[in-house]
Amino acid sequence: MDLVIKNISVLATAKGKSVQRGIEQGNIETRENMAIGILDKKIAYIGKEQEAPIGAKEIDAGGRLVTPGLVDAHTHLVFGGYRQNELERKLRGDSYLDILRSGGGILSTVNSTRAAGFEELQTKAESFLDKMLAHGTTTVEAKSGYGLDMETEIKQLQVVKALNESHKMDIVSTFMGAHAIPNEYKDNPEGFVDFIINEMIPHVAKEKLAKYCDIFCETAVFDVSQSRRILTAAKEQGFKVKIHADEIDPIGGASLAGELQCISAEHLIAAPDEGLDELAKNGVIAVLLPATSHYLNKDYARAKEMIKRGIPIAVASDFNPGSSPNFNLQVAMSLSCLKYKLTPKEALMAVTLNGACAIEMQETKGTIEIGKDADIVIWDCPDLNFLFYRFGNNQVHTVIKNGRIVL
Ligand code: IZC
Ligand code: ZN
Repeated sequence: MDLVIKNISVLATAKGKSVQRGIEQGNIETRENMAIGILDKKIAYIGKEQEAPIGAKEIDAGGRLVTPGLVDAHTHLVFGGYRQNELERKLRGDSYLDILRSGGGILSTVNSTRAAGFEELQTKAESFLDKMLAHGTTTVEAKSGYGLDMETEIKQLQVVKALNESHKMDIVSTFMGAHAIPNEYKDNPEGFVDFIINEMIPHVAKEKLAKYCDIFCETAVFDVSQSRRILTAAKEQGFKVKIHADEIDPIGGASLAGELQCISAEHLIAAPDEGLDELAKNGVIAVLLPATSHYLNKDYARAKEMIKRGIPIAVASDFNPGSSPNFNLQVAMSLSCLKYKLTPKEALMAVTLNGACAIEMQETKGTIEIGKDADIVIWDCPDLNFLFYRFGNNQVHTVIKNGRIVL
């Protein structure tokens, strides 16, 4: 073995390569006094400490908890600028959509991202990836959507492509040109929808710059019929589709996610029962973003109701410069436990195997099993409950990414 991890107090992991729903959401196996062996970047041995093979290098986990590396299935990783100058407006009571309608919010980040050079965006995103790894995230999804023009959307997607090649992190790319209506199309939103369908989607498809296409289906952004047109066109061009659905207002996004058989529907804070029925019926994964509920002072998605209805749940950070300026997935994990009332096992599933399924990385990520990639976190915790009981500090002890100790 290249590397052997010994003296693991508890090894907590899901099993297999399929999404877990209903009571399976809590299907995390916990085994005590374990060792893990890694060969050629893959997991090659899992078993009792006493029978562990010899490793060229060995590490002592010191009686700590070990889990799979975290999968953050929803981030807006690449952006110019920040939005700290909107904080006081927010504190005075202006809502997220008020700020967007007045030309701020996403549109402010669009201005900063258009103005930023390729290398500037790359260096900034690279440092976020370093920090995410240091907080236990080993696979991440990244959306475009701060260009809203051809040149800048492509620039963002090229940054993701370059980082996926150069950085240790595994990154899955999503095209989200339909993130807001840019000022140029303020009086002609249908013209922007046409531009996305006729120009942007074909170009991104031809250049193979994204696996998914996503849209912000929301009041004052894209309505259900515009969302249907865009996502249908994306499917025809070979993309799988995702949708920011019923985050703020229940306008029918969850139902549309079911109708279009999206791989996942994001947020769902305001999703009504009929929307949940459609998600359940069509096997759509709910990607829930509790740090955003916290930051926008909103309600929390009805996670337990979703589990009851058989909807698989993933939890992600929604890292972005507006509604969730935080890349630490542990914050979302803690909130998913305390606010959604997920058990530690259900929450761990949401950020490992189900997160991997939401970005179709489950063949190689999301569990600690023989043959899967060696993405592993040793936590400064004696057991799984401890990880969810503490909050506010980085609880990572060691991160192993593709078989190499990175922290
Ligand atoms: O920059 O505000 N919700 N898109 C939809 C976001 C949040 C990101 C942002
Ligand atoms: Zn988002």
